[in-house]
Amino acid sequence: MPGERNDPIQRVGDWLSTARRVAVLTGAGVSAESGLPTFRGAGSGWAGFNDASLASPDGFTANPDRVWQWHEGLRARVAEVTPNAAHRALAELGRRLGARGGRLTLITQNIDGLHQRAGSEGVLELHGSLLRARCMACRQRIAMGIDVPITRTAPACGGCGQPLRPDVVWFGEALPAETLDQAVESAADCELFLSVGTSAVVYPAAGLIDLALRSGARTVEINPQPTAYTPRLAASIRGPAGDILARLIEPCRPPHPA
Ligand code: BV8
Ligand code: ZN
Repeated sequence: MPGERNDPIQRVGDWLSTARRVAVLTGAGVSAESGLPTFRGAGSGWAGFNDASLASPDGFTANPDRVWQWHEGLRARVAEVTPNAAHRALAELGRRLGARGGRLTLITQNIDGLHQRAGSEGVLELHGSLLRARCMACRQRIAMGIDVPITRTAPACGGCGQPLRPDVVWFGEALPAETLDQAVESAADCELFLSVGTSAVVYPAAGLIDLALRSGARTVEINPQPTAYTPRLAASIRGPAGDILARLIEPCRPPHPA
């Protein structure tokens, strides 16, 4: 495009400094710099999450304590880490967009709650959260924040006595309908869509990238590796999310008070 700068970081930074409706989809790569493993590719380490006996309703019904303990092990790891520069940059971007009458919709596949701990608000958790538990019988939910001690047995529901399960979405389970609807609406309506730290292979989350493309949004990915979407994007920035996002939001920095 005439007048657009060649360097992708400068180009996307320019787009970010003028956009009003921005949607961001994050994946495990955004939490990698906090020390949490990703699911696939280099550094992956969520061994077992693919194991249906550990991450499925049937697996939970057959052995609730075993499934509960595996997820409590993940929650214990989350409690030991802190948000990184990527989480902080996205929280800051939300504040700056809001300050100029714009809106950031932050959509995450992550279940670690690190976006919220960095200060992001209204985070759409497509795959639920390790920091909540819910009852499959009566749908009651309880908080399981990082301050809640790790337990070895699935706690009983206060409403009906059934064992509570982690409030995460396992493969083959529907995503939370209202959360997904809000994510779809923002992907369809945004001017700029950033896909950050995701291999974009899990659906329907990855389908949001298709939706943004079809809706005419400038669609960008930030990832040290290419993905299946790379050839279709307006920009694909190779690098770690923490460094790249901090540089991207620079042009959005509010003017220094006179
Ligand atoms: C559903 C919670 C229907 C669990 C997770 C065939 C084709 C297409 C789809 C399907 C299919 N067969 C089945 C399906 C559907 C299935 C699916 O998509 N399967 C895929 C794998 C083929 N999807 C589902 O089952 C979903 N449900 O479809 O339900 C339905 C409808 C109505 C009624 C009933 C049913 C449910 C999907 C949710 C599954 N849950 N996790 C738990 O943890 O216990 S998925 C898991 O993958 C995590 O949530 C994770 O977030 C998600 C996506 O992974 P990523 O976040 O992208 O992580 P990954 O490791 O893959 O990539 C990390 C990236 O970061 C890499 O690219 C790396 O290069 C990059 N990176 C590394 N370091 C950095 C970095 N980037 C930036 N900076 C860095 N420093
Ligand atoms: Zn119950």
